[in-house]
Amino acid sequence: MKFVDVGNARSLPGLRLVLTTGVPGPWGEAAKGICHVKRLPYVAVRQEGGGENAALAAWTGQTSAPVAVWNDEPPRTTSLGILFLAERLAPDPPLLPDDADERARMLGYCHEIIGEQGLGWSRRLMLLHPILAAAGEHAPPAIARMASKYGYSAEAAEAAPWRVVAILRMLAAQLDRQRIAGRSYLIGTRFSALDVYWAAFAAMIEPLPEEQCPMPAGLRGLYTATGPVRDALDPALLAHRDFIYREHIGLPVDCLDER
Ligand SMILES: N[C@@H](CCC(=O)N[C@@H](CS)C(=O)NCC(=O)O)C(=O)O
Repeated sequence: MKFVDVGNARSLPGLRLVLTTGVPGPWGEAAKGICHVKRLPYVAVRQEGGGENAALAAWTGQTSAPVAVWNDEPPRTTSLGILFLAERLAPDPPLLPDDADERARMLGYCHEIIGEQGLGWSRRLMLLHPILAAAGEHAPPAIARMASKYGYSAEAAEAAPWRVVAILRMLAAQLDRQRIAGRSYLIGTRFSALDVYWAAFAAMIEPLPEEQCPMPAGLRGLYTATGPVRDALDPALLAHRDFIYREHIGLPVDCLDER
């Protein structure tokens, strides 16, 4: 896909979506998926994963992706901030349940996938751990930056697989309750952002095949879970991921930078 630099994006009107280039980062892929299903056009803006991203810091007050910026409104730097902005800009189709109780439960599940100490956060600690354990203070700057931004400690990394296992089991149980109730989605009776988040974050357990999601081979190896985490991935959750990409988000995933 085509990206523009922060310097060129800042003065543009409309929706700008800052994304890590070259990798299917699940937070970014979910933000792209939300825009896709809502048919919200945006300009993709380059963020360098683990990079200094000084121009992004000057624009948005932080260095991570994704970020959504609408006209001259404050940047939305959290996934839920991006979701609620998208809901406002393109209410149809709605990606949150109308029922308050369902919505509260849905947002709780979303946090377990996208939020601090959630599935993506914990998988990231697992990926950083062997590199930091081997290199210590001599770790590459990109790894050191991510370790300090995203709560790395050896203790947190060692606890992380069990958090992922528990979240995968919880999601499998929820999907099964929905199946028994004759429902096709993770919450309520219709497609929601929870389905998008699950589909995107499943990449950090088992990435989509290369023809559906080209990515650097090293990253594919890192993302592919083994051991108890892989064992905790219910085949029904993987089938749900495939269904959501096929029916709603679309394939192939396009994240490579066409410079
Ligand atoms: N706060 C963000 C998540 C931010 C985040 O974890 N971003 C990662 C996604 S892989 C990132 O930018 N990593 C590369 C970096 O920090 O340079 C949200 O709620 O969406």
